[in-house]
Amino acid sequence: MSTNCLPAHWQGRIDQEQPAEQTTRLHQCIRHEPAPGWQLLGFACDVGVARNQGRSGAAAGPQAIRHAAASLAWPAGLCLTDHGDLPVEGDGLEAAQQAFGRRVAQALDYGPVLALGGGHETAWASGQGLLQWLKNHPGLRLGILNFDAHLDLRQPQGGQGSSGTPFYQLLQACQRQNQPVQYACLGLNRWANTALLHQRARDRGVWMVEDRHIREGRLNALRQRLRRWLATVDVLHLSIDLDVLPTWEAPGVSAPAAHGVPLALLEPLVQLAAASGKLKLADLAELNPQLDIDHRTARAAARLLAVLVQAQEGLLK
Ligand SMILES: [Mn+2]
Repeated sequence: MSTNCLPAHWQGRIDQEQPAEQTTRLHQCIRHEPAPGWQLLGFACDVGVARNQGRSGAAAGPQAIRHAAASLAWPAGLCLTDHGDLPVEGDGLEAAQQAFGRRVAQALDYGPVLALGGGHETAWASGQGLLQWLKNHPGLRLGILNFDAHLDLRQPQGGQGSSGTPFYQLLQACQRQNQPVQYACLGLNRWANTALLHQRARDRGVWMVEDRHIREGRLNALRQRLRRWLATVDVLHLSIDLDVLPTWEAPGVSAPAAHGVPLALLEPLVQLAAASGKLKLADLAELNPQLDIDHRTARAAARLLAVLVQAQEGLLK
């Protein structure tokens, strides 16, 4: 398997009005050489989705997110480094996840990493990179905050992981390297996770909030609860599976959500987590452009990208 990343293509609208620094869009703020600040890496992979009996197509996710995000109005001077996409050849998921993890670990020396998926097997790829980085920064408590309709705590079968196993794999890896970790899954669909998976989550002290319990009237209480959870960790891995959004906002995913957590409620929670000062790694996973309608899912992903980056930079109130 090649460990070279394919270059990323960014193009978008360029405004001709003056002053130019007030007409900046994201595609004009992308660098391709390492420099301090946010680091983007694409995991162009849907092998895990296929293994999980889902609908393939998320390998094209990273480029679709870039395309949707390219013309976002963007603060001049807030530059991001894009390392391109790591392609996955054949069924070589495990090797690709390790290679991606090595890339993420290197990039983390420059700043927080945004991993563009790919299926949710992206989280085990990017998360391995953060675990590697944590080996060199001992004593830090890791928090994994997953916005997802699914716990993704399945056990790999026959040594084969999938888009349904990343957080099981991460929790096991933390145990192996004595890494303190807390896992939270917000937005899960009670009926899309078996009793066994709920039990496994309870056994591991996972903080779970169902989609139907994330409502406007409960948002302030939930924000308080999330602040308390964030206070118990030092380094945050924020993972967003776009299938946490309702199907009318995110039709372009393998498993669309009938209920879900609407963007209007998801955004303030993502913003709060990203503004914690602890965010080191974020994933945007499961965009399948083949199934999208009018780029709805890609546009939601682009907004979440903007919220993540700008909240982490302290630019969102
Ligand atoms: Mn997931």
